[in-house]
This record gives sequence, C-alpha cells and structure tokens, in this order.
Amino acid sequence: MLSVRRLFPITAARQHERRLARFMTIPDGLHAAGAALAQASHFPSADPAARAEHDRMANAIRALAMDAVEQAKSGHPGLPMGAADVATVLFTRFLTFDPADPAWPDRDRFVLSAGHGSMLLYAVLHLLGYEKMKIGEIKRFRQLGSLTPGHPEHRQASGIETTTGPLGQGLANAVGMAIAERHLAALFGSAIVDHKTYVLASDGDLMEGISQEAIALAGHLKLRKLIVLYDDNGISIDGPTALADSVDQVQRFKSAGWAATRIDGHDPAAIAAALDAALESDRPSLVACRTTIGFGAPTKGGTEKAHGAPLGADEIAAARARLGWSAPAFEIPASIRDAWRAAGARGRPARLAWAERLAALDADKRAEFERRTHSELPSLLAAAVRDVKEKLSASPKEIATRVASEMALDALTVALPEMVGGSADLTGSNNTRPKAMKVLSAGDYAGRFIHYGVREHGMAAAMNGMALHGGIIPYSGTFLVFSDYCRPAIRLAALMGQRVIHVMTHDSIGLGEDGPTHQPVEHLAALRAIPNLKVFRPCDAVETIECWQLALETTGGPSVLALTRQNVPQIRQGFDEANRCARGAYELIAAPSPSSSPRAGDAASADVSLFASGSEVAVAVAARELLAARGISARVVSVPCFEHFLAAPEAERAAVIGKARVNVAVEAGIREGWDAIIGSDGAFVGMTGFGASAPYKDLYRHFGVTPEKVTDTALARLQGR
Ligand SMILES: Cc1ncc(C[n+]2csc(CCOP(=O)(O)OP(=O)(O)O)c2C)c(N)n1
Repeated sequence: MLSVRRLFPITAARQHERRLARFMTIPDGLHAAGAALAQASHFPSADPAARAEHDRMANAIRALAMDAVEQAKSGHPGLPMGAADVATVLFTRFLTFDPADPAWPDRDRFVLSAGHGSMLLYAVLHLLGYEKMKIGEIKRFRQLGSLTPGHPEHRQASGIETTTGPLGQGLANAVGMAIAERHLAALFGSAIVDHKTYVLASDGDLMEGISQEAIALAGHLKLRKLIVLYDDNGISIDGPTALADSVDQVQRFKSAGWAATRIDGHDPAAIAAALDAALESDRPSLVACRTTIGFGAPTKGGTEKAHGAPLGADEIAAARARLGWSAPAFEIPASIRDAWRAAGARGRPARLAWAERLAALDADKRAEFERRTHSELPSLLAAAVRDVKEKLSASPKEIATRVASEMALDALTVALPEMVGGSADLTGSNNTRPKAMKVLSAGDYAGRFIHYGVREHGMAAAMNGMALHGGIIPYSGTFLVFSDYCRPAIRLAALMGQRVIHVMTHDSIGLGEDGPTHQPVEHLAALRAIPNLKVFRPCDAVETIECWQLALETTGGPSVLALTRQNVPQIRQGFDEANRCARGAYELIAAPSPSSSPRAGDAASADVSLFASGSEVAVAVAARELLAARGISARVVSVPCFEHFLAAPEAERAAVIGKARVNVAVEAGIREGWDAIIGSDGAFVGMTGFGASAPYKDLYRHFGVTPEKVTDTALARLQGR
C-alpha cells in the first residue's frame, strides 16, 4: 500500500475524501455532543455524533489555516490540514496544559518540529483559548510584530515551546526537554515533575541527519515520556518523498530502541489508541500517522501543491464544501469554539492540584525548585568564583585553559546543582566532567553528566531543549572546529535567547599534531558573527573562571568558551575581586615606565597597543618585552570577549583601545572581526589559511604567530608612520 500511495498520492487523497464524505452528511443538530467529547477517556469510535464532532473540530483548524495563508498570500496550508486530526485528538484528549498559565512547569510540552506548518499551532492555541492568540493574530499571520510569524518563534506566554523551522531541530529539542523532565523528576519527585513531551514531525524532520542523532540518544536513554507523531504524508516540496527516500521509519525508530507503530492519521480512534499505547510504553514512542497533505482540498490535497502556497479562492471554496464548512473566513461556529474551549479548560484542575502539591513540599525543596524554574542563580556562585581566584592567586598555574575550566567546573557545579554537563565523546579532552559528577543514564536520571556520543548537532539541540524546559543550565563539550556541526542549534539558542554553554576546546593551531582538519581557523570569527552569542576566549586560568561566571550570568543567550589544549602561563597574578573580563577587553599590562621610553606610561601615549585573545595574549606579552628592549613602549590589551567589549559605552571602548601610534592584534585565527577594535589600518598577526600537522610550537613558528613577528610588524608600522 505504501508504494502505491507514494506513487499515486492523488488516488490516496481521493480515498480519504471518500471516507470523509461519510461523515460530512451528518446534520447540524447531531453536533451537540460538544464538550462531552473532551471528557471521554477513549474515543467513542462507534459513536457517529462524537466522530462528527471531532471532524468539525479538526475542520476548524483546516479552515483557519486555509484562511490565514490565503490572507497572508504565503504560508503552508498542507500540513495543518493534513495533521488536523492528529492535533485535535492530541490537544483535546491527551495533552495536559492550561492556557491560563502557559508556563506551568509541569505542563506537557508540544513541539511542532515541522515549523512550516505553524498555522496548525496558531490555530490550535487560538481555539483552545490562549489569551494572547486572539483571532486578530491569526488574521495577521506572517505580518510584522504579530504573534504568528511564518515559523513558530518561542514565546512561552503564548504557548510556543520552541522556535522551529530548520527541520529536525524541534525533534532534537524535544529530546532535551524529555531528558530535563526525567532528570528533574528524579530530583524533585513525580508529584512535582511528571509530564510528557509530544512532537509533531514531518518527512523533512526525519530526513535531516540530526533526527538520527536525536532518536538514537532518546532510545538509548529510554525516554519513555517522549512521543513523536510523524505526519507521514509522503509528500515534500519536490513531490512524493519517494523521489529521494525509501527509509522505513518505523523500522528505523525500532532499531534505535523506540516503540513504533503505523496508523491511519485521519482515524481519531486509531490516533487515540496509539497514544494510549505510547503512554504505557517503557520506551520513547513513534506513531507514524498516515495522512493526506492538504486534506480536504479537492485538487491540491495529496500533492506538493498543498505544501507551501495559498490554495487559491476556488480551491478553498471547494474544500469548504467538501469539509462541510460553511462559516465565513476566520469565523468559528459557537458550538465548535465551545468544544475547543472545553478542551482547553481540561487541564486546570490538574494544574491546581499540582500547585497544592508544590505548596505542600518541604520548604527548602520547594524554594530550590522555584529558584531553578525561575532561572535564579544561587548566591553561592560568587563565593565559588572567589574561591577559585584565591587559589590561583596563592598558587599560580601554568595550565591549559581547558584544564582551568575543569578546575572552575569542580567548584561551579557544586555551587550550581542546575548545571548538567556533557560531551560529544570527548570527555577527557574537553575536561567537562568534574570528578564527583555522576553520569545521567537510563538507570539513573539523577546523574548530571551526559555522554552524548559522537553527536555534536544532536547534543547542541538537546541542550536547547533542556534550557527551554527550564530548571537546568546545560553545558557540554566538543572541539572548537566542530562548532560547525553544532552551528544550526547554536544559532537557534541565540535567536531564542537560551542560556546554553558550549565548552569548545582545542581552539587553534595550538592543538598541534591532529592537523588542519582539527584546527579551527575561521571558527572564532564565524561564531562571533552570530547575533546574541557570546564567544569567550580566556588567556589564562583566572580569565577562565571569570568567563565561566559571565557565561552563567548570561541568562538571555548562549555562550561558547574557546579553550586551549596547550598550557598557557598564568598572566593574571595576585587576587582581584573584580571580574575584569566583564568589560570584554581591558588593559592587562600597561606600557613600560617612562624611563624606558619618553612616550610610555599611559594608554594614550604608548607607541603600540597590542591586542590579543586566549593563548596569544602570552605572545603579545612577550612581544611587549621585545619592543621595550628596542625602546618602544607597548601596552597589552586582553580581549576575552568581543561581544562584551562592543556593547560597552563608546568612551569606555575608546579608553581601552587607546591612542597608540600603532595597533596590532594577534590571534591564531583569521582577521575577520578585529577591525572593530584595531581599525582597518591596524595590523593583524594570525592565520590566513588552514593550519598543518606538527608539534604546536613548530606551527606557531611556521605560521608566524610569534612575539618576533608581532614585534617586526609593529616596528614596520612605526617606521611607515
Ligand atoms: C533544514 C531545513 N532545510 C530545508 C527547509 C525548507 N523546507 C521547508 S519544508 C520542507 C520539506 C517539506 O516536506 P515535509 O517535511 O514532508 O513537510 P510537508 O510537505 O508534509 O508539509 C523543506 C525542504 C527547512 N525548513 N529546513
């Protein structure tokens, strides 16, 4: 049947239409079953009135999707129309939530991974009675400033759990949400944390590579409360999915450790039965729901023509007739609206009962739960940072910044129990697992360290899901060069303003022998180009703990900590309470005293300002000495975070940049981005192409990222002035 259907989707569409026609002849009076439908525990498949009521409720989604896309003159009607039956059963009978409190921590999560079908979500939220999702928002679909952008954008207040659009991300976010649920349930008990994560995923979601990383991790961790409804319509943009795909998704999920089944996605009884079974499963569940894209549209339904364009007035009129939908555009008949509202009201008693259980919880535990769900940092953070700094001041360390990061984590993860760490199979290299941290596994969800496997993309997207879920600060590790494998998820974390922290070690040619495949060159610049992402590159152990503190305090966005493999000297000596990295760039070493140069002594009159980040700060410090030996005064400015620096007031920035005759920056990466600090007339010492395989000191010499090169560059510039 599958192959016939995929080869002849229109035939399949017609079959669905015929079945639909059987239900559309029921006269209006029989629809009075209304809200009673929402009360039943199982779908009364034998009850024609209840079935008709279901159809009318599902058709409300279809009508709103057709109308909104038509009015916007763009959008995707096919998925909302095809998946309307699935969504109706899920939202009216299974999902636990309360529109009156969209952020209720113990609500079930729903992720529309196929974000292009956004009108499905907007229609459902409107129908259920989410306060902010008024009909005016539906009418302003895809317009500037509306709550109904082209793809769903995370807004907890209006019930959108995550931003989706790049296919596959939502599914992987949901895995993170399901991990968060299991973890918090293990800590706070199932009376306080006990909810499901539902996903609606499309063919495209499951074709994307990230889906494999996500489902493999979910299966391994036995995330039994994760339920994926697959909108198995066999159509994508180019036509039948058979053009490019012949995977048996049910088998694929099964082999990843999931329970998986295939049903008719237009049969509410089958949908309900599959969901009932999924709720009993000891594994995550896939329900592949056979649907017809654009269900109801007479000529475009079942074809790619329904996917991503308005159906047109004639097709909409014909679809309305077929569906038995006579209400004008954007109008929902009162009986149907009431039935949806009744479904929306289902969760209120559960929420109130939960609030009572929370109130009855031990006071300390309750305070901790609330602190974590409100993203409040504990007061212990400052003390932990101070403690590490004092230790480093008493006994300075020449260590790699990745090792300094481990030292920081040893202290921070004790102070912040909400930190959940991990690594994409580079735990020993990334130094992200403090010795005392237990592993989170299917047998122990209370653990706090996740072995993500070699799955950088899935890891980064799951971290977004954990942050979105709340109660957790996810951090993890990989090599900086593999930030490319995480980039789509990091970009979404930045767009959504989610606090996730990526430890990315082996941050330059300084990693040495692994060679150019592993040596990031353009990555710092590429990451700095992402809006609302902070890229920290500390120069030593003291800056490392300071950058960690700043990343943790950045509640409104993600951070990357770029850390060295190789040892670096501790340049920051002596105890300094202030977090100097908070300024993004600061004068680390002033120009030498005036005795060695008539121009020396202050930022304004130094001959040379040397700017550097990370391991190259030590290069700049050595260059300063070489210049001093030649009677040239140079100051060193450490630049651990462009984003903090560029956000500082102009006068502050000008003071840090100074007025030396020559500005030179040194970083073992490409120049891109540095002009904002050194000016387009500044000199840059760094990389212009890929690295090479050799011991790292040889590489620094080979590529000229050395104190001598910095010195020569500065001298040449001074002579040219
Ligand atoms: C990562 C990514 N690549 C490409 C797209 C563009 N795109 C949007 S929907 C889609 C495929 C549509 O097929 P399917 O997922 O089956 O959705 P349906 O046609 O059933 O609505 C594509 C390629 C995207 N949104 N994300």
